[in-house]
Amino acid sequence: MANTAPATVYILNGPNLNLLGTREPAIYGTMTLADIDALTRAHAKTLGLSVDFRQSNVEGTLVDWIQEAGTKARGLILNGGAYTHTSIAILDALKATALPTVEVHLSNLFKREEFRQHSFITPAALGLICGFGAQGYILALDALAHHFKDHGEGP
Ligand code: CA2
Repeated sequence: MANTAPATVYILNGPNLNLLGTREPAIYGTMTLADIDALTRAHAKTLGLSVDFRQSNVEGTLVDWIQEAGTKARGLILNGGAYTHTSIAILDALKATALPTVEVHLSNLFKREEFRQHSFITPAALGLICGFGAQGYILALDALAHHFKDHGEGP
């Protein structure tokens, strides 16, 4: 029987992003991660996609979820938090799954400390969106939807 369920995009969030909306609003905005979950879920629906939105402070859990996405999702949006700048394990998982991936950061990494200006994720991603706050996740969903259409996989 044909699978008529909407294609799923995993949206994975790394360490400390559970604190969004509680501190540092000047850098990360006022929305909570639950707000961003709801926002992306609603937007995905308009694109004929569904979203599986998760956050972990544990590097290995993120690796497990990336591997899981390889079998269950059509695409991946990843805000790796600080692991972006340190994690070869996450890079290896992304390369192994080879899923279309968009890297997202709330803040503009290139206006910040030098150590935030290197990402282990970008070489394995279709592209990088940073500096647009929560809107970056919406832009990433649009980018994936376009990518799926361009590759004959539309929703
Ligand atoms: O800009 C982003 O989205 C980051 O991925 C956020 C990470 C940071 O390490 C990356 O360099 C850029 C940090 C997330 C911490 O989030 C907090 C939110 C509220 C209060 C404290 C931390």
